[in-house]
Amino acid sequence: MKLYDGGKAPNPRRVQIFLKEKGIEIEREQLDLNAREQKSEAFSELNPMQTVPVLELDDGQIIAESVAICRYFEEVQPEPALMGRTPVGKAMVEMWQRRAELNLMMPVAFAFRHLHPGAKTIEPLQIGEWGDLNKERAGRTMRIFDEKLADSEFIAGDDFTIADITAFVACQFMKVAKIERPEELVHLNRWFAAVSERPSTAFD
Ligand SMILES: N[C@@H](CCC(=O)N[C@@H](CS)C(=O)NCC(=O)O)C(=O)O
Repeated sequence: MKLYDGGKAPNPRRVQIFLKEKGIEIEREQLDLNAREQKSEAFSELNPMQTVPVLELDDGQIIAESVAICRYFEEVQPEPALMGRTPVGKAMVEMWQRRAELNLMMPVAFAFRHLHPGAKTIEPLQIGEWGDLNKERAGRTMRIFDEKLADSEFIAGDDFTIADITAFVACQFMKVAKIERPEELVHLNRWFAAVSERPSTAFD
């Protein structure tokens, strides 16, 4: 089994943290995204979306998409549960994970890709207004998450889950995307500090 990885890039980070929380170690091959290794013919055959992470199973089957890779590991090693335990719990984790991905991580990624000069290699046509709009969207989601975190230790409830991983990676990536985490969002900031202390979230 081999993970095609992408260093500090946000989506590979999600899988890296998930695996560390599970205590799973597997072979990894790092792709240099700035050198556009994800666009190579060989890699495109593995994942036509030309993105990392990608998991290659021992029988040659390929699983792309961070959450699909996490789902695979959750099924083969259920403990510690990172995707919920009960029907309602699983649905809650999925709801918050999707919100974290679609309403925080994606806007942060778009802001980065369309506003940061260093992102020109991966986003040759940068549209500043689209970047600005996505900054605002990320701000709105942070406020919603702050309200949620006023009532629970973690984003989907009392347990640390994949929703925290996605939201944390998105918040961390905001630094690169030059998006502030407002000081007045005390619950979000409390949560961010706590998740930063988890060994799984330290950079390799
Ligand atoms: N939906 C995919 C997104 C993967 C993705 O966008 N990966 C980025 C790194 S964070 C990538 O490979 N970018 C290369 C490119 O855009 O050329 C997932 O969840 O894995």
